[in-house]
Parts: sequence; structure tokens; C-alpha cells
Amino acid sequence: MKDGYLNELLLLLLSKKGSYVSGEEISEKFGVSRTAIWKQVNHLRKLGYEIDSVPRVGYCLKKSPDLLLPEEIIQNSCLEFLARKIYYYPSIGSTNDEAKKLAQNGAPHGTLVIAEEQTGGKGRLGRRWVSPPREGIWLSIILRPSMEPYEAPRITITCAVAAAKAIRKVTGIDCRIKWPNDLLVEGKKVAGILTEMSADMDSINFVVVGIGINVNNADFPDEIKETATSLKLAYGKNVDRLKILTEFLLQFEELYRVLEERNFEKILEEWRKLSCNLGRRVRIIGKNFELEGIALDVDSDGALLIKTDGGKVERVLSADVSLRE
Ligand code: BT5
Repeated sequence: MKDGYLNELLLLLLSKKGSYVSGEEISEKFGVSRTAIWKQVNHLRKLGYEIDSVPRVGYCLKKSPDLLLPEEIIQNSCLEFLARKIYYYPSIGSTNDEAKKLAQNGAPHGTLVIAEEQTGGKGRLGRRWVSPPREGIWLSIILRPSMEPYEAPRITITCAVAAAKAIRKVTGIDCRIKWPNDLLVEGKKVAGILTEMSADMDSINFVVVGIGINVNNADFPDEIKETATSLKLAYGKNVDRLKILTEFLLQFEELYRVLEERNFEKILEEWRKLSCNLGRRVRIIGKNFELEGIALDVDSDGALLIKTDGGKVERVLSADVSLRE
């Protein structure tokens, strides 16, 4: 079997979803025998694709399984630089770790790494990110931005805005952003972002931005039961992962362009509207400090500005935030 044949067949069937493609057309297009096609159709059926076959008429793709396969992403989105290259894994340790390896080996700007399950999903500071099979969207994007290392937190903010907009657009759920890297629904965490960077003193080699979105999780392990939620729990029924994913990629690409045009203020305007921090009393726990106060704004570096009880305005670049009231 020729390399990439399966992908081409799936792409063809997807592009004509709901109508018949003749065996003759397929074998001419790919230069393979009818028996080889039959084998591949059966392979796709095993993955969960519903494919009708009618003698002398051909094959018709009726229904796709709930998988985030590259062919589905390509077929369902129209992107320029993002996801031109996609690495897909049924199961992997961490998409961020894999993306970093790929980036070190020269993977291009916009490369997408996506998995149905992570066995070693990571949060910040070595924390664990729960990523059960086929319940959420666990992905990382490799970026080679032309910005200074200190500007990299802007990417986390851009990613948060893109994800919140995508969730709101597809489900109508009131999804909010909690600085710096959480998305909340009804006060509970529905998604988290982990941005990692390889840089010299004044130039970025690459950035990997990873996001985990709980889509159809029905429950969570005890340690996060009280604090985590999923789109399904908020929406009341299953949510189409592919729709959330493709809308997120579209939003991210659009906003990333704004970022590249050095128009971060425009993204911040959207962030402010979607934030659940601003104007509220927050408690900040950083690596070596703690403080409490009112969250005033986010500045052009992505830092959170806090007015403490003494009236001083503190600038926080990275920390955990809890909402107090
Ligand atoms: C984050 O860290 O929120 C960043 C999460 C990034 C996950 C993505 S998935 C794709 C990519 N590949 C990876 O390996 N990671 C990225 P942090 O703010 O440190 O929050 C971590 C904390 O969130 C944990 O200590 C738990 O308390 C909680 N948590 C873990 N899994 C969760 C889940 N699925 N939903 C909600 N909360 C969770």
C-alpha cells in the first residue's frame, strides 16, 4: 500500500460526504486495485466510519466517528498558516513535550500536535493535567513568533481569547477567562493553557502553546471534582469536539495575525470583555510572594495590575489567582 493512501481516500470520501464515489474513480485516482480499496474501507469502518457500499455505484461516507483526525481537521477548516502540518496521536504522554521535540527538530511555524488522550498531561509548575481518551481537546501549537521573549505572555492571552470565543460561538455558554491561563464556566475550570518557550536573551527560538479543553467529560477525579467542569456538564448534552476545535483554530489564526501586526491592544480589548477578574478582589499566589487586592487591568506585556489595600499598584507577570468575592 502506498504511503499516505489512506489519508487520501478518507479526504476524498470526506469531501464528498453523503454522495457516492465509484470504486473505478478511486482506483484510477490512487492507482490501486479494488481489493486494496475494500481493505482500506474496512479499516476506516473499524475506526468507526459509517461507509455505505453499493455494487456498481461505489462508496458513500455517511457518518464520521468522534475522532480529531487530521483529515477531519483539514476538511472542516480553512486555515492559512495554522495546522498546515498536523501530528495526531491516539495516545501520547504530553502534546507539549512532543511539540517541543518536533520544534527542536525544525517543525515549522503553525504545526499542530493533537492527541485523543494524554497519559502525562502537564499543567504549570509540574502539575498534572487530566486528559482522558476522547473526552476533551488536548493540543499544542508550535509558533516561531517575531517578538521579544518578554512579550511571550501575549500568546497565552491570545490563546485564551480564541478559545473563549470559540466555546461561546459553538455552544452559547458564558465562558470567561481567569488570568493568566484558565477558562471558567460557572466559576469552574473548563480549560487550561500551558505556554512554554525556548529563547535566547533577546530572541525567541520557538513557543509551544498547549491547551486542554474539557469537552465531554462526564466526571473528574476526586482531587478536581469541585473545581473542574466540562462543556457537556454546562450544556446538558454532548458537544461536537471537532466543531470546537476547528472554531478555536480559526479564531486563533485570526487573532494571531492581529498579534503579528503588533496590535495587541485590540486583543486586550476582547480579553477585558471576557475576563472574570477585572474589578474583582483577587488573591495572588506567586512563586515567592502573595498579595491581595483589586484586579485593575492587564498591560501590554500581559501582566496583571493589582491595586493592593495600601493603594499601591503591583504588576504581576505569573501567578495563581483565586477570586475572593
Ligand atoms: C494549566 O495548568 O491549566 C495548564 C493546562 C494545560 C494542558 C494542556 S493539554 C495539551 C497540552 N499538553 C500538556 O501536557 N499540557 C497542555 P495549571 O494552571 O497549573 O493548572 C493545573 C491544575 O488544574 C491541576 O493542579 C489541577 O488542580 C487542575 N486540573 C488538572 N486537570 C484538569 C482538568 N482536566 N480540568 C480542570 N482542572 C484540571
